[in-house]
Amino acid sequence: MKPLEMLGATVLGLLVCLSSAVGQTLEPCQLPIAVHAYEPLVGQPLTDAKFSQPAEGSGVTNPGQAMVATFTTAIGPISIALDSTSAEGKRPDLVRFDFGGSGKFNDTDVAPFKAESMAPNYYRGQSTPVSLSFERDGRTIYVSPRVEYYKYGNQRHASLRMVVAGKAACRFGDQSRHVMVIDGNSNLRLDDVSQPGKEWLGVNPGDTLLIADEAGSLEGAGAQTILLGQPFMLGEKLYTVEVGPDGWSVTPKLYDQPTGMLQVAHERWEGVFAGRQHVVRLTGGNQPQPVPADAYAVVEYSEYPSGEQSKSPLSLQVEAGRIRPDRAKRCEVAAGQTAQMAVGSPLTVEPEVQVRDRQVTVGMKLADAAEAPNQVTVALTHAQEGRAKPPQVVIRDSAGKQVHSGKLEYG
Ligand SMILES: [Ca+2]
Repeated sequence: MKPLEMLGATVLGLLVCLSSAVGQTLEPCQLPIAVHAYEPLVGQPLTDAKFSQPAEGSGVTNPGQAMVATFTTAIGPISIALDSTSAEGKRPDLVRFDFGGSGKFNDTDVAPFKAESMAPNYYRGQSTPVSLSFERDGRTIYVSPRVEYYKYGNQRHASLRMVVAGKAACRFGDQSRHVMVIDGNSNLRLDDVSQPGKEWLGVNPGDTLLIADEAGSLEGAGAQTILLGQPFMLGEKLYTVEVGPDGWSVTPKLYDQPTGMLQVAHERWEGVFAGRQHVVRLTGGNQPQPVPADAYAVVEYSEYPSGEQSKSPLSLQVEAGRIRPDRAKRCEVAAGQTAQMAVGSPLTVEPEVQVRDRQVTVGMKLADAAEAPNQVTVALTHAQEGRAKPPQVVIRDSAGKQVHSGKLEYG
C-alpha cells in the first residue's frame, strides 16, 4: 500500500445530481470548490510515463535538452514537457502541459519546476503547484497538477498527480446533503471503487466520497469521509451513491446489499479495512458501524487518545505488512450480525535480547491487539515530532541491582 497521501489542491469539478432514491429530480449543480488537505485519503500518481524527444515545431524553448513524457489517463493521453526558460538551459526549470496529449506545447500552460537534488549524474525535482483548467468533451476540468521527475544516468522517471473533485447537492430521502467525490487515483474520472489488493493485502485505491454535515460543512464533526461505493448511514437508512457512465454525474441510492456491523472497541480511531470483495474506510468510536458483509483485515489503522487525554499529540499507527491476502487474519462480518475487530491498543511489548560474548543487544517488538506482529507494523507517533521518544531500558541482575541503563535507538 502506498503511504498515506495528503491531498492539497484547489480544484473544481462538475457533478450533476440526477435523482434521489425516492424519485425526486434535483437541479443540476456546478459549484466552485476548494479542496484542502483532507487526511488521510488514498491517492496515487500516474507513473506510466513514456518518454520521447520533442517533435519538430512542438513549441518547447530548449529542443536540445527538453524531454516529453506522455501519461495514459481514462480520458486520453496527457503530455508534459520538461523544458527550460532559456534555450541554453542545461537543466529543466519549467514544465509545459499538453492536456490533449498531442505533443504540441505552443501556448500551453506552464508551471515552474524546481531542482531538489543535483549531482553530475543525477537530477531530481518537482513542479510548483499551479491551478489550471482544460476543456474535454465540452466540459471544463480544473486541475492542480504536480510533476515529479528524476534522471539518473540514462534512467528517467516522471510522475503526474492531478487531484480533481466534483461537488453536488443531493437528496437522500428527506435529507439534503452536499457530497463531494475526490479523484483518489489521478485518472480524471470520479467513478473508481477501491478494490482489495490481489497479490498483497492492501488496497488498489479508487475515489473518495465526502458527505457534508447538516450545516453543509465537509469538515465538521458530522461530516463523513469514506470510499466511493461504500454504504453510509443518513437518518437511519443506508445509502450509497452511483456515478454515471460519463464519470461526472452522481445518483444517490438506497444501499441494498447484505450488511453487518463492525465494532472496534476504542473511543477515537480511523482505519481502512479490506475484505475479500469490499474496502471500507471508517472513522469511529465504540459504536458498531454498518459495512458490507465480508471478512475484513486491517490495512491501516490509527488510534487517538480520548477523554482528558484527547489533546495528547501521541497516536498509535498500525499498518499491514507484506502478507498475502489468503493468509491475512480477518474479522468475519456476517449479514445482520455484529462482529468485534481486535485492533490497536492494548499494545504488547516483547523484548528481544541477544547476547554475544560480553555484548548485549536489546530490541523491542511492539504488537497490537490483532495479535499478528508478523502482519503489521505498529508505531507510536508524535503529532509534531514524528516518532515517539525512544523507550528507556534498565538492566538488572538477578539480585535486582541495576547494572546498566540506556535508551533504545530506532533502527
Ligand atoms: Ca478516479
